[in-house]
Amino acid sequence: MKLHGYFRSSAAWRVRIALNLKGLSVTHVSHHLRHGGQRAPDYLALNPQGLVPALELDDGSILTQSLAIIEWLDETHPQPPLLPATPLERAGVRAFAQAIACDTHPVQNLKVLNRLRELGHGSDEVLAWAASVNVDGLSACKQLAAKTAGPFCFGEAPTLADLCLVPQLGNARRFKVDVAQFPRLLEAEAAALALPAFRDAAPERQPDAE
Ligand SMILES: N[C@@H](CCC(=O)N[C@@H](CS)C(=O)NCC(=O)O)C(=O)O
Repeated sequence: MKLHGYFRSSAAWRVRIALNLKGLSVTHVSHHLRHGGQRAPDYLALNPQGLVPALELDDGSILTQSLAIIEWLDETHPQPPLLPATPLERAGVRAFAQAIACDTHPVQNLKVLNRLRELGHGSDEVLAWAASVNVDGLSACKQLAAKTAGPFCFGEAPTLADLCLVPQLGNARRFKVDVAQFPRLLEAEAAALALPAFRDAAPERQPDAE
């Protein structure tokens, strides 16, 4: 399989963690987002959204959207499971993941920040926007994770929630958010980073890291 991504992409980072937890190795294909690689015709033919990641399967099928890719990986490679056993627990984990992936990350991604710049907002305003949406999203996640015991977001093993949390905390730090205000989330992050699967997925460990 080929993972189309970029070292700093937090959505690709989620998928890298899932692949590592499942013990799957893939070929990494980097698309330089700041140079517009995601909008190159060859890549748009794979993912018309012009966003990374995309997972190219050996039969040529293309999967897009990090949560859909991770759920496909979980269904096709069930060990270790990334979702809990009961429908109620699964709904809770998916709600946490979607609070990040649907309601936080998309409003602070590169194309939104670039559009704010085009509309005349200065770099301080753009940074303040990105920081504030991270604080809002992570504040909600803090409460969602407080409902269950740790050390991970939802118990004693990592789930889809942790795969979304760790990269989003990375974004929050990049946007200069004081993440000390989220101790429960930092506890989950520390538990995750004790695992090589999470550490090896970090942006600075990727071959295209700058
Ligand atoms: N909902 C998508 C989000 C994908 C996304 O926004 N990817 C970013 C990198 S993290 C991207 O490709 N940005 C390019 C751009 O904004 O032009 C997913 O979860 O896969």
